[in-house]
Amino acid sequence: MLGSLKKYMEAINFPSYGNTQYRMEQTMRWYGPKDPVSLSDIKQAGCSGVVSALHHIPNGEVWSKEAIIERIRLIETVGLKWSVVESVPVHESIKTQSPGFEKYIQNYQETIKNLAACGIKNITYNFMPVLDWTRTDLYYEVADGSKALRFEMAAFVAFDLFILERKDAYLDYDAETIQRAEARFALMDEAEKLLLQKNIIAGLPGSEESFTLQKFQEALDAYKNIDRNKLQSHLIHFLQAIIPIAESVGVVMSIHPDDPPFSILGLPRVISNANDINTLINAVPSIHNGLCFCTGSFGVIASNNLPEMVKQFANRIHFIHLRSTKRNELGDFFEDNHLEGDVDMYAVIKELVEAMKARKVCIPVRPDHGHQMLDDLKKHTNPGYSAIGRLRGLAEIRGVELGVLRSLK
Ligand code: DNO
Repeated sequence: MLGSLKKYMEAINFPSYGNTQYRMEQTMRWYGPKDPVSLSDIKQAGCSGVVSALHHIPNGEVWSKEAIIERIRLIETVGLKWSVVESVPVHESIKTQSPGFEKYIQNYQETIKNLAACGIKNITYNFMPVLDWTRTDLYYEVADGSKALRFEMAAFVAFDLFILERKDAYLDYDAETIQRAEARFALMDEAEKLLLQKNIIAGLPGSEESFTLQKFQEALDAYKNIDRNKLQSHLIHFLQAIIPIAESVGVVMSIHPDDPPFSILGLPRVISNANDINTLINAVPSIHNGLCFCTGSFGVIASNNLPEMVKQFANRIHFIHLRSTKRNELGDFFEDNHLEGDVDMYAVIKELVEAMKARKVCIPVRPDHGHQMLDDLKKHTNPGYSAIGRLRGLAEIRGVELGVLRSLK
């Protein structure tokens, strides 16, 4: 890895100084051949690696070596590397432990072994019930005219109460929140209601499932008897089954935090703060049981001290997502520019630089999302994953890292 990083740095003409060999490995997510952003776009953005997954393989099936090799070939043809798998999805029946779930765990183990046999040794996953990430608005216009992803609490609660009409949903909200949702819903026309429903349940890019309203309710029903403790114990069971396999083939596994990091639709959450991470580490201490440090997800909770969390979990961060959210007191947040919003990006990157230096590793990073901006406003893009917005994010992050490294000299 160091050899190729050195070559990459020489190729893009980075001056070689001090401890720069341990810098973040710059990557972008690539959804595969149908992604409107091409591999050569990613290369031109200055990345050396790609984050990808075999989205065409149904959730729960084994990824064959042939399919993995095909993806590696595509990526390597342009001189990039498949740095991280994001994600190998965890089948819903593993999360609910419904009959037959052991078979899905075996399949997951097989996929880990197949990836390792093909040289891919960094895997991310999440353990969010039903939905992967959730937003209400995919084209929220910010002050400069670019478009961002947003979670608006009143709209989300309106969906829950008046579109989904989830049984007993009223019990989950206080009177003020319900009033705001009513007022918000009263202002929505049919098109807006449909769009809101689609944004929440029809799947964001990279999401693992996509539903009709009825199927969605059925998926929620599967969690009727699963509270936070139970979901946590299912996650631990899963980790106990897969981490020894990962360890034996040299794979590091990284859990992605809950996004948003609070309960939605009555579903439990298990990975939203430092305590949650500690619970997993105590249950399965192997360093292969790692973390995808997503500043955008953890950053939504004001009490999460992100630089402290990097310091605390420095030795098991195997993958980094950098983005910044801006929250308000109503529970809304939107995705701000990478160096703005609530995340102290400088402090986070400084801790990451320290961690990489201490561990003598280069941790893969990707600019997590970006605004739809400039020419991309005229194009069809995957929400959050347009080229120019991510290029801006990556360029800013890269600059901060370089500044931190120079200052440490
Ligand atoms: C969204 C992503 C998530 C993430 C998964 C990881 O942009 O950060 O979809 O990939 O939760 O399993």
